[in-house]
Amino acid sequence: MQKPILISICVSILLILGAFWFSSRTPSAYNGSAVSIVDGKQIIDISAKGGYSPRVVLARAGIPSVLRVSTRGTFDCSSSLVIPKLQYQKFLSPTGTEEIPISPEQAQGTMQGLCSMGMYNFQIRFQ
Ligand SMILES: [Cu+2]
Repeated sequence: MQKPILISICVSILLILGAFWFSSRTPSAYNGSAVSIVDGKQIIDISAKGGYSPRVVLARAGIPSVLRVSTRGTFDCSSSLVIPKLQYQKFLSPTGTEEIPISPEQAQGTMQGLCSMGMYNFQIRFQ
């Protein structure tokens, strides 16, 4: 076999193994500290870097809320945030905090956030 072919096979195997390793890491789910209520307003904190954390957030339904997504040196696609239920789509800056208002009417059921490729996701379960 020719050398360039061997190298490209090695690289692709490494990429596949890397992808498996990334997806098998157990992300922190059900993080209670992600939700706080300040002056009757619910604040939901999600951090975006190599995916979203926590992956599942339990929040209170039907109260005015703010989804606060923070990035910190986030150069992967989790900075490209999509929240279908809110018809929200934005490229977040690599480092910063984005505040996304959620009305009491929107704070119902399960809200999903995704990276634009659909590779990473998180869920807010309003209950
Ligand atoms: Cu992605």
